[in-house]
Amino acid sequence: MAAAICSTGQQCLAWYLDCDSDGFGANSAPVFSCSQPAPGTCQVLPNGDKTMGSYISNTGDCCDMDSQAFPGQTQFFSSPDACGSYDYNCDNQSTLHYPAQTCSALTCAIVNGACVPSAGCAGTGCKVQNNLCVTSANAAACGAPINATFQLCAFLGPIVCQPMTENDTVQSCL
Ligand SMILES: [Ca+2]
Repeated sequence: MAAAICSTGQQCLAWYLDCDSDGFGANSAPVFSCSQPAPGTCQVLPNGDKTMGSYISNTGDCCDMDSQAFPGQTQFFSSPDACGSYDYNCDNQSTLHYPAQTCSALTCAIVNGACVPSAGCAGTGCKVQNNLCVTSANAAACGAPINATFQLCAFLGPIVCQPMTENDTVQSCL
């Protein structure tokens, strides 16, 4: 689209349609105008009704039909976005929540009456989270069933605190 003619001293700006109202406009087809244009058409429904979106100066949305997909998203998802992608944070890649990693064995100790991780869970990408050590053995594809094994510290009987394992069922991505 050709740039609009603005009066002297006014700056022509690029405006991007934000159809999912997540504060990030679609990357393509900016409208050039000196001031914010009126809302634009996002979709024409079979009955002729239209869904509208605001023109904003912010861009970078890789899926402007899904408000959960935007630059900076930090949540992982186990099903694809409305565009069929798992790239929810718009960095052009699908990052696995549970990569293929093996972490060192967790050791546990009783601290203030709780059975908690005391050492171990070391290795690239390994982390203790809510008393769990992520130790995914197999890197499953986004949304695929997964046999991610977590090590956690738990009581086995009243005084025996030891590492145990727990599984997650679906790979999630971002
Ligand atoms: Ca991504």
